[in-house]
Amino acid sequence: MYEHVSFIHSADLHLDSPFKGLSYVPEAIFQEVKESTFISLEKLIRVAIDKEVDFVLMTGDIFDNETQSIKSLTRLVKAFKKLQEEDIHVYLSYGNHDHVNGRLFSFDFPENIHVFESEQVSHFIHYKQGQPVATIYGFSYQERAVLANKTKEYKRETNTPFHIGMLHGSIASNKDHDVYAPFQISELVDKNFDYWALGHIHKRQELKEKPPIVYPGNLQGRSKKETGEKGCYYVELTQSSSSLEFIPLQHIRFEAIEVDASECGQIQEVGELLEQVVHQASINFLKCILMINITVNEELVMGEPSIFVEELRDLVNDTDQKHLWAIVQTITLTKKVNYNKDELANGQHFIGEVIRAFDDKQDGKYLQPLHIHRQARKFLEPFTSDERKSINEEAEELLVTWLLDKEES
Ligand SMILES: [Mn+2]
Repeated sequence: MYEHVSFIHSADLHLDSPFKGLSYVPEAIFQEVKESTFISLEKLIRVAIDKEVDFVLMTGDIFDNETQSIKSLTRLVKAFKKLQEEDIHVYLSYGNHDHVNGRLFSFDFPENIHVFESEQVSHFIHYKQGQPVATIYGFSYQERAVLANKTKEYKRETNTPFHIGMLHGSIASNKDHDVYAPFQISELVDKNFDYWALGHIHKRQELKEKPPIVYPGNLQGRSKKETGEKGCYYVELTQSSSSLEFIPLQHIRFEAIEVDASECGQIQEVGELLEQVVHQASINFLKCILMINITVNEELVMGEPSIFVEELRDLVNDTDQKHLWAIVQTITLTKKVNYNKDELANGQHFIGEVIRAFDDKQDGKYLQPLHIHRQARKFLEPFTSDERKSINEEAEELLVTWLLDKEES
């Protein structure tokens, strides 16, 4: 009996995403951005082949749109054929974005691709050299929404060494996304499976270690909300252990950057600083789309800030970029308000009250909730008095600046 299985866990490929909000960028770059979901797919296939995995899981939202562009279908089949040549199988389910009844045409995949067509949970058995090694469970969305809790349909149906559940959905309490196929972590744990390959949430998350319950996130960020590295998991399971390795696959990276330009006395210094920041980003992140927030001294900007930020954006986007590139999508501005703390602290108004309260709390008492927080306390070392002081100062500055700004507007 096989005691070991290895696979790639991916989800939310969103092939052929249109990247609508980016159409203003130079045409050549926009074409590359539009190509990025396909490039990530190619990288995924490369990783599967290089790692010689037993199979690949794709948990829903393979296509960005239920009507599946011909381009995305053609590229996907091409990718699947490469896996077929290496005898790597794929287990695939559809999600809310590519639900089955939205199709405009019918199609078949190569024989190494196993699709969960039904909305009822069913299973496939994966064989390795003729031996059954893993049972893989899953279902596909027939319509855009699956509102039912599907967990009761997952049951161990075979005696294979490994059992893996694929589920495109979200934790019942999740407030940030459409809650489809809601589940509780405890419900998944109770199934006694070896791995839960989730999809739907685009932010990578390991919800549990034993057994692993994992969102790999999407392969390629699609908007400024999806920053950082994006990719898949390479997973190895044995009867007694699991190892997970995140592998970044994004072709283009979205990043949010904070720039402190409060020391700049002249606008051209801000421009220069921004050029440096963007250049550095192109080195750190290679191809990237940036959202930049600049903090400037309030005296620096007199007119309408929107003109100012647009000009800055044009300045950095026009910079000649050879092999590396970084495009700035948005620039926002935070004005640093200068204030005389002592004067304010003596005032009989709310801001004065706030500053006095901060001065009273130099002992860091207000940090107490962090140290008794169930999750945070596992990771936090006690703060030194210097750290407490600087946290205190930063918090005070943030709050007072914000209050002064409100007062003005
Ligand atoms: Mn998705």
